[in-house]
Amino acid sequence: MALKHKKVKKHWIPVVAGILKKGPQILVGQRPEDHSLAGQWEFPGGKIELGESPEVALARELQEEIGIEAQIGNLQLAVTHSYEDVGILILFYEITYWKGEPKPLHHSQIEWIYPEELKTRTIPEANRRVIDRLMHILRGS
Ligand code: DGT
Repeated sequence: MALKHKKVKKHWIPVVAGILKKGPQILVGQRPEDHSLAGQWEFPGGKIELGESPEVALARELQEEIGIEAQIGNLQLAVTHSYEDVGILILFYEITYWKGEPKPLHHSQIEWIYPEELKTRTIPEANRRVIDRLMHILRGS
């Protein structure tokens, strides 16, 4: 009897990420060892939990990950990307105002960098695909 291949339906994970700017520099964090995409440089943020709005989710993630109380600004970019078994939708928001100094509570390190440096760092494929659009946003004031 032939084995029936059950088709596993891929699902979507909604993710929010924050773009913090200090003058011409932006904040990125290196993903910790025990997580997927370990070592890659990303914008702080994470998955939206059930029942949360994107803004509430991002404020929570920024508090948990870098210890700041952030005011969530405008939506800058929405990106979809398919990994092998899952699709992600990332909403990038600008963060113009926050209280507290960002600390690496979750990442192995955080760094203020010039946007150009993103081109030479390992970043998630989802971000690499839209690097030109991201650079445009990151360079804008
Ligand atoms: P995971 O992925 O199961 O190890 O769980 P977490 O908690 O490390 O993942 P989390 O909450 O950071 O979810 C964000 C997902 O979106 C993760 O699969 C990585 C992906 N991603 C792609 N680009 C970015 C980015 O710029 N920032 C963040 N925060 N995540 C990104």
